Amino acid sequence: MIRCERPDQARAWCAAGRDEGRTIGFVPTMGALHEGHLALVARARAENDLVVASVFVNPLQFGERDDFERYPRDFEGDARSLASVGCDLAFTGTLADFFPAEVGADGRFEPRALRAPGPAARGLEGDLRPGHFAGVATIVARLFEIVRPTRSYFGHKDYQQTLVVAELARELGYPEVVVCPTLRDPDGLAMSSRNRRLSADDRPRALVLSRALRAARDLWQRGERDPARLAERMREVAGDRGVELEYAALRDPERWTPGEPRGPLERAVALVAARVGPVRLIDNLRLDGPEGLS
Ligand code: PAJ
Repeated sequence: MIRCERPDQARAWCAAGRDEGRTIGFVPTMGALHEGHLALVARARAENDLVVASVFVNPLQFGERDDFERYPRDFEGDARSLASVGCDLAFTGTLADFFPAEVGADGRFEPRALRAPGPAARGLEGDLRPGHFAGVATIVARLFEIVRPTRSYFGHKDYQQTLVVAELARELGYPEVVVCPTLRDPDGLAMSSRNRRLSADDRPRALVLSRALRAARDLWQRGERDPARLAERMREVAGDRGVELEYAALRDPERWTPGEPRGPLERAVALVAARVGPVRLIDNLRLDGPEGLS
């Protein structure tokens, strides 16, 4: 596997691959990789001639209350993991490398250069993390421009992000966005780089997220279609000491609205966010879909 410390080197390598007529599968990440990330790379490997991954903890998508400084970083370990699943090229860089024209001499990103995300950024994560999706859209657009992938792979785990990215890709006219299932630990906890920061006491508490989603799915399977009652059930299950629930909500996955839809749902994705100790976790589950959580 080729490792590039500078995005420009990656840009040149990808351009050469494209000139030879090869398809490129791309997996953007912030590193501290786990099996969930590697499953995206494996899927990209199966569907493309070349596989490229980026590892960059993007400061633009972190707010003041967020954990940018404490976000785990391990490029060496990440590069080894990526190589083990057949990645061809992994690249990283600094904020100034990615945005030479937008970052000033003082190291600050010019706020006017932030990209406005589409309507899917409204509600839930968009409300609780102001500016988050602008930061995501800005880096993802730049990464797409560097790699010019045929397909790009994202996890269902960050459900609203997949919608924001799909809107971005529609606007740009490329790439195809492939959404892959959430990988979980055997006890149901969705894999996340942030799980590394859970204490031994907090780790079992974090299970309330997947438990709440499972409870909503059980109710759905018994015929409940009222979003308020499904959300209420999730709040009951997630009401645990040591867990600060930020939201438990329902959305129609095909008609995203900033607020909860009214009236009975035809399709549903249940979404939760909670602070467990010092860590903010999110998870979601399609209630009607094929993605299972046992
Ligand atoms: P990061 O949190 O590192 O996630 C990179 C990709 O891995 C995202 O598409 C995310 O949804 C996916 N992922 C994370 N946990 C997963 C799991 N348990 N199962 C399956 N996929 C999982 O998301 C970001 O980085 C950033 O916002 C990024 C898109 C790289 C822009 O900076």
